[in-house]
Amino acid sequence: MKVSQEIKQEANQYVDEVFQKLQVQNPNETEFLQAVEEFLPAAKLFFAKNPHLLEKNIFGQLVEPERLISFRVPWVDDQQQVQVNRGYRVQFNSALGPYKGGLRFHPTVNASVLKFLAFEQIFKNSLTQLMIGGGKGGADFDPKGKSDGEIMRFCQSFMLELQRHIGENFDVPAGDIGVGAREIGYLFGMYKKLNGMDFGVLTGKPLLYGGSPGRTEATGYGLVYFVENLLKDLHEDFSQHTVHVSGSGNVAIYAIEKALALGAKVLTCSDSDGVIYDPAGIDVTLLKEIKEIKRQRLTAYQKNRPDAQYFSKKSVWDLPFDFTIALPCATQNEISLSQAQNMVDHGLKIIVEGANMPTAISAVAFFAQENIYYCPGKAANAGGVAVSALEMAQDSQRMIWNIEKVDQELSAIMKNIYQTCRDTANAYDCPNNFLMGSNLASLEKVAFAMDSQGIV
Ligand code: NDP
Ligand code: 2IT
Repeated sequence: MKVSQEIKQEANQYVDEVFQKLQVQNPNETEFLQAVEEFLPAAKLFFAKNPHLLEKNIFGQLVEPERLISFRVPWVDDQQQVQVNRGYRVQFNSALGPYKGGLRFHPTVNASVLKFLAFEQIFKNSLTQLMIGGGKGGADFDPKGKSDGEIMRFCQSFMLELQRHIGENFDVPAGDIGVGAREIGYLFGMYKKLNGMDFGVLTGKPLLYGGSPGRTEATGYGLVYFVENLLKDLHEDFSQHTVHVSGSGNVAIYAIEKALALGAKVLTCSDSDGVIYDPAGIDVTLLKEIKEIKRQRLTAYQKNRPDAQYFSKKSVWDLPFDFTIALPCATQNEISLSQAQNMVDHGLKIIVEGANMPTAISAVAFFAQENIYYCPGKAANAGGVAVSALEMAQDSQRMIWNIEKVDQELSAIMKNIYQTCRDTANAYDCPNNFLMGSNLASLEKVAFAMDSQGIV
């Protein structure tokens, strides 16, 4: 359909007005406003093509969370001191299914960070083609340096309140930064004590009771499957590429493992204290032992691999070494414009996001200008939540699938997401623009679902 200039202008003005109102209402929510701002160009194209939705104010409805819950989390530390943290759950959009999304425990957590994450989650979940809406939660609790007993007591207190807001058909949390299988286990234990054995109320559970094979690996593996699909289109494979990864948590570890298995050279990983550059390739078995079993800092890696270099207080994206593929897997806004320039100066061709919104808006624009393949997290890191939805399916069936089946499903889902983003970008006349492709493909589903459910 050819869109008239007049309708284009009307759509542009409408989307700008919704955003201006959002800025006035939420002046301090910089991360949330950033996530919405990245969405505006796609929203303008979408509403120009679907002007009948303008009068329904779908975008105005979409940028307001259905519900934002905030609560007190008191707990007793090992010195018998009473500590208080702030817990949250953002139930952003349920047009496509129960709210679904992780819990983050990190001192930087606040309403803005969780609203950005929940907003992104709506569209990520839409891309999986599974029946899940968007949510996110967490607390400004810092798990670093806490004893196992402190972690357990914090999780129990957090769930004492959260339990009244979640349910397997209503809202299903999982892990994110600072929340892995250990925390999910403690959270599940308290939920079960209060409500009985509802397996499907949390995902990322240990395999012993309702967890899915492959969920631990799913985000990192899925990320690499996404890249593999892109490389196929470019008639290339991983053996031709040098990969730099940031982070050394759940997503980074399994991205490194799968990229190595597919023949890539993977030379870096990081934590918030510094960077490891290992010219012989990251030893992922050692990395897992340090991070997953011993819960140590990355300085321990260098002690075991004297040829590896450790750069204290540096980011992977500041390093002066050449590479072609970047997989940022740590946190939001970890790549600034100057770091993006450094990356391109050192040979970057492809950046695919494992973390949520790791690239500043100015850096995204720079990558576009330099014709770098840029693939946003909402498409590329959707493998984690996709396998979470497969875990929900297994829990309702009271069945456990084997790892081969889960991995096949994951691989098919990532291929479909890749192709959908690529083809949607082409259909809207912006070839190779995976940000446009992913925003438009996901928005189409969510907006049409909201419209058909009426104004609620
Ligand atoms: P983890 O807690 O397992 O690991 C996080 C890693 O990132 C750690 O190495 C951590 O270092 C580093 N990091 C965190 N915050 C910062 C910071 N402010 N500055 C520098 N480094 C930092 O989390 P995940 O691996 O699960 O999550 C990583 C990213 O992937 C997040 O953006 C998350 O939202 C996203 N994601 C996660 C999914 C999942 O299934 N887990 C699914 C999809 C996306 P340190 O230990 O020093 O803090
Ligand atoms: O950002 C994410 O997609 C996650 N943290 C995973 C969410 C989930 O429900 O598995």
